[in-house]
Amino acid sequence: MNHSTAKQLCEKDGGNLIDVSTQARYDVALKYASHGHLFVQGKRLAQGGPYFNDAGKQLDVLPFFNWTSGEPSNRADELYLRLDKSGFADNSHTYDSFPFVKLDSKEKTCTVVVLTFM
Ligand SMILES: [Ca+2]
Repeated sequence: MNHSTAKQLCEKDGGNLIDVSTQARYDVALKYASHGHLFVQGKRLAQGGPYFNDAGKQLDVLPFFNWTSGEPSNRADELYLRLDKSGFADNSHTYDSFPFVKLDSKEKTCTVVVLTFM
């Protein structure tokens, strides 16, 4: 399971990966990220470029946005956003098996999907 597959799984169920473009949603996501890495909405189109959520809002300019130590590493394949307990990280598409938070289509129900390494 990678970032794209996690996103598709959420959408198949009529929801979305958690969107961290508001302080309130960021706080929810951070609660779960405190246990490790978390897939969140966020993709960049090119190496080292800005990150956007699914609605096209730029994420890395938000007042609460902070990179975790050593990030972004800006490798060519790190086009996806990940939230760790100490901040965001750019992440490879193929880096897999992180948990994610799925919000239903009305963004009222929050489901944490925890994946295990196989
Ligand atoms: Ca990185």
